[in-house]
Amino acid sequence: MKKKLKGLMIGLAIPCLVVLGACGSTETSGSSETGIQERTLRAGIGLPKEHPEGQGLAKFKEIVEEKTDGKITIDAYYNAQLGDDQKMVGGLQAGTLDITIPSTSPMVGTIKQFGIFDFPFLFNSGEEADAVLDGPVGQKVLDKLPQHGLVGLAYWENGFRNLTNSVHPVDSVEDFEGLKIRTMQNEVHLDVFKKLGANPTPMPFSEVFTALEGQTIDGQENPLATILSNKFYEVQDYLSLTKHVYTPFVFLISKMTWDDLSEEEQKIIKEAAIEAGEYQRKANRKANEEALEELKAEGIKVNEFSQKEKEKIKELIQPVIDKYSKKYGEDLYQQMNEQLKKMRGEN
Ligand code: TK8
Repeated sequence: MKKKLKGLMIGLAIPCLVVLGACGSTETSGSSETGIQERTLRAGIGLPKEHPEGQGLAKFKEIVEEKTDGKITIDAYYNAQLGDDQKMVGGLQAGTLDITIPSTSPMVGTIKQFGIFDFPFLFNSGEEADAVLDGPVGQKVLDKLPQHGLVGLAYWENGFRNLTNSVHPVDSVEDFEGLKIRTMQNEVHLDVFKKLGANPTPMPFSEVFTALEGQTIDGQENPLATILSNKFYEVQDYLSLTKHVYTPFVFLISKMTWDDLSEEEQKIIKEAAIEAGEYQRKANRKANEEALEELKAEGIKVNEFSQKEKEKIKELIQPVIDKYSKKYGEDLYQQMNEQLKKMRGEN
């Protein structure tokens, strides 16, 4: 950066911080020959520190601070302390927050293409999801982000979702009838649960525990590690291993912050997001496996959900998939399916 310009920016930053409280969330001061400035980046997520998403964020912080000799520090906020996924994404767009790692699902209102990952029973395994997300299809969706003030650096994993409720065990399609189920703020999820005869209520994540406790809703669905870390077992009696849909997390940085970074800084941040993501996916898969026993020990009654019932669901919801694959981009959807078929040796 030119000396003069930098001086001007520092000159502007001081009154901003003092008089207005804050001009943006990136505090910069000085720079070095290596092209790395001292800055603090603020990162917020919706889940607790102990959840694999929190562990991944801690790993990201560790890598960045190490690679920049502590010049770039990461201030991490957990548990939706800075708001839920949609709110934090808004913070990135407004330049009041630097980094967040939301589920892709509540973002479909802004970036509709994320919706192609919301179709039930799309991925058979975490590895299939990795291949699609880390491949050309995942990248094409990330390419849509900069026009919305966001830069997507990597996909992490929230995982396969399972249903909990406080009314009765759900082991057949019929059991969904009339259940008030909280969904993410996502039109595919909403329509899917409607098709199953349930009564879906979209709501931000941090409101779910209280809504379950107060019984304004009967159930919710999330990966096992989340059901455990957020203690939903305290207010839910039944867990069905539906694994009905996979949810990715996407590692986002505000475009304003990104554009302010030097190339060297961008490289470090991007590589750290990817490396921490690999760590996070592994930790997540382990946590989801181990969570089942812990949930049982907490007293939640667990039942399987048979392949036969899953097939019935697939058939029932096909019109929803037809509708939204058109809306989100038939080409992208086809490209994804071709990749999956190839991986499965189906063509
Ligand atoms: C946390 C959310 C959560 C998601 C949901 O910020 O909303 O149910 O599964 O993990 O992203």
